[in-house]
Amino acid sequence: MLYDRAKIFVQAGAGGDGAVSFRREAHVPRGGPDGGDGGRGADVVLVCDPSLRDLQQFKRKARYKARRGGHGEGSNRHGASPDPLLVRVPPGTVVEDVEGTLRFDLTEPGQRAVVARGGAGGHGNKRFATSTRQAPRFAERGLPGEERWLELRLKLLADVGLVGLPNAGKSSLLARLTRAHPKVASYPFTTLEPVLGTLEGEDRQIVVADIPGLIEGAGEGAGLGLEFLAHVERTRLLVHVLDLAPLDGSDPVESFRTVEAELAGYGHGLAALPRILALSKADLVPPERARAAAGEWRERLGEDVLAVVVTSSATSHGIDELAAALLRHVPSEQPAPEEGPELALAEHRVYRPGDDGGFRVERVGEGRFRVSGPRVDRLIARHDIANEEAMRYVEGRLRAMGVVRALEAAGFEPGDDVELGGVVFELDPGAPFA
Ligand SMILES: Nc1nc2c(ncn2[C@@H]2O[C@H](COP(=O)(O)OP(=O)(O)OP(=O)(O)O)[C@@H](O)[C@H]2O)c(=O)[nH]1
Ligand SMILES: [Mg+2]
Repeated sequence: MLYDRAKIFVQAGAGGDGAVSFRREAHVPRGGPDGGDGGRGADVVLVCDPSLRDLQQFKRKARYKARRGGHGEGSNRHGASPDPLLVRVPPGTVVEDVEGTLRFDLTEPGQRAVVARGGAGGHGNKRFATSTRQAPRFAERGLPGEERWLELRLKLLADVGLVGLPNAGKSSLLARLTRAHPKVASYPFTTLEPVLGTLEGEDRQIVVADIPGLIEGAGEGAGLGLEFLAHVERTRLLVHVLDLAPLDGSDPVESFRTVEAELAGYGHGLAALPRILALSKADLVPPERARAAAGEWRERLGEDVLAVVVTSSATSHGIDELAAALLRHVPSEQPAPEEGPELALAEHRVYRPGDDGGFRVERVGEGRFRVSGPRVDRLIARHDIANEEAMRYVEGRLRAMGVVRALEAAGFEPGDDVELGGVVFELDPGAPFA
């Protein structure tokens, strides 16, 4: 069983809290603030690991929680910032969050993607000391880490895909071209999941993928095709395998069209991939009939295919020719990375949650307002509102951010209720604050 899908929950560590502390020394009667900062919570990072083959591990473990930052302590000791939690995924893993706002494509060994960022640590009280507030009795709390559900999908990294109707002889060809041992049998849908094999060239290797047979409607989910077409999305060339002697006597032209229509219907650029047509089971027809068929197909397809090759997995006829054609037509350099900001990650994070300082003020009732926005939410999350001194500090920050002015413009009067970061309190910005 190839596990090519998984859903996991990742949770980055919360930041550690800043400390409230004052220097205590025998000869200093009242020392200054010396509370250290909290450490940053650990990120959750996906790492592309070529020793992994599929997403099986996530069946057993689906939740990943990174460590939290250490709390600050007295004597200016800062909390520890733990190392990121590394979660290994196989090459070819595509990661998306459930909302579809972030997407990573992990193809290169060692490539990393930060999928949940740790929360910032809170500042210790030492940082809040000013000339007018020499002994702050509050510190910031650490912020929670990001958390989200992620959908992982494995899209095999093969160079060549073998496509065709069930029973066309695809797996037999793979077994001949490579050392893979796919199951071969005389009934359709023998292959139930993709099998990879490596074709050895003189100075390089080509990975060939054998996928389950396609039938009419595969692009909409009929048979097994739809699910596995994803695995040929990244190939650079398709070998369309067409039976020269179909048991049911079906029309090869019709069969060819069916498969091509499914590939086109599936989308994702499959129709545009270069093609080689491999006419299979040549040993079952007289040689002149095989030759004639090849001639007809060359004429029919013209420039649409790179080559038409007559093959037999039973006698090995045409196998070397097919192998040579693959080596000739699969470009040796890696494909250029797809464009687009979501794929530009390399080894660093590219995802950052919306982080502008904007906020919104709404009137939600008589004498009641709501202010929302990431910076406002963070400010509230960072402070202990029950602490009088911290609250005064928060009011000062809200004033500096323009929130108080915006509230007043919306009709706010001192003493009205304001909901900030999910907390409702009576705001009295007229009151003096340190
Ligand atoms: N005589 C002869 N039989 C072949 C040849 N290639 C495949 N076959 C037979 O055709 C049947 C189907 O072959 P497979 O390789 O399993 O076909 P497939 O396209 O992988 O089929 P699915 O996995 O069901 O889609 C088997 O009975 C094979 O032995 C060939 O070159 N000559
Ligand atoms: Mg097969």
